[in-house]
Amino acid sequence: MNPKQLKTSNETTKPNFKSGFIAVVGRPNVGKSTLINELIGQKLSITSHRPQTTRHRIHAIDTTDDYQMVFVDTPGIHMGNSKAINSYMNRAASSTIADVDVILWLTEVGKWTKEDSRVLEHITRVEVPVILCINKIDKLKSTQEVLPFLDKVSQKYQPTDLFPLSAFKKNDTRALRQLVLQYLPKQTLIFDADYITDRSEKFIVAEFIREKLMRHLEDELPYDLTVEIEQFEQEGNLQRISARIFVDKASQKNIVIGNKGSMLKLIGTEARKSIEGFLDRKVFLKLWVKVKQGWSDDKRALASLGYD
Ligand SMILES: Nc1nc2c(ncn2[C@@H]2O[C@H](COP(=O)(O)OP(=O)(O)OP(=O)(O)O)[C@@H](O)[C@H]2O)c(=O)[nH]1
Ligand SMILES: [Mg+2]
Repeated sequence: MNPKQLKTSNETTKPNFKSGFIAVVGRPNVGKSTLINELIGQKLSITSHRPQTTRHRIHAIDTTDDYQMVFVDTPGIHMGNSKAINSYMNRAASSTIADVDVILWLTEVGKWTKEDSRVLEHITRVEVPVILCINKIDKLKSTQEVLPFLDKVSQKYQPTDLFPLSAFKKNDTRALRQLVLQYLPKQTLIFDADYITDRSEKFIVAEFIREKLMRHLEDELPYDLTVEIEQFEQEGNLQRISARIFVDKASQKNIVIGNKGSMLKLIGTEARKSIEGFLDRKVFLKLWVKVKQGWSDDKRALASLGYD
């Protein structure tokens, strides 16, 4: 979907109100989803220490009396993997770049890779302002240490702004928000003021479960699993959720379930807590594991699992 074709709100706003779409792009694992959650002050997009955590484009919307910022989180642009799911993810990211008001391009201080160069190829084709963010500077002993990396990236590309930051530092995210605001057009709301995302509750819930799987399971597994919500029913202040975890092989099913079901139990408990925080109601969560061989390289299976 073209982000600019989304519904326009009829609510009235101040005369100088600004709004717009801000794409957050970069290679996997640089901190895009972490930064977006911090910018909007709410956890919407899942994060983990593994690359290729985000698989779908997702809008995270921050509305105040003065502006509405629609951040578009994207999968990390990556190389070296050619399954159907990888091309789906790369397409979701690169197509977003074409149609937004501002681009936040994230890199990680001290770590320029071939995948960053791939992102650069996409970025050079656009004409909107590009803020090149150098993330994770909290890892440096002194902020001076950012200078050689700043030099290196400046030789490759001259962005509209170069912005070193740590996604975890409130002062940094506040300053970045002010910078983004300068580039947004004066216009009214794009979404109703109370919207926080374009995605359904069901989608976010499936993602929260996938996040716990990614964080707890062995190295090679997370790429081969996905989550589908089968039941999502509200009874008063209780949400009944049943979700199926699809894995690629029978051996992976055993890993997800763990010894006497211990892993699935841990994942279920952690996921339930974060879902309760998001939905603001009590949750009854049931998880199942099913083998669906080859799903991540099968276009039809991908579409049936929501990768369309
Ligand atoms: N030290 C440090 N770690 C960070 C910072 N921002 C993000 N991280 C960590 O970097 C890892 C990756 O973060 P994500 O937000 O999932 O990265 P991403 O770019 O969305 O990754 P993909 O969705 O895989 O493309 C996580 O372990 C984060 O906690 C930061 O400013 N400093
Ligand atoms: Mg992400």
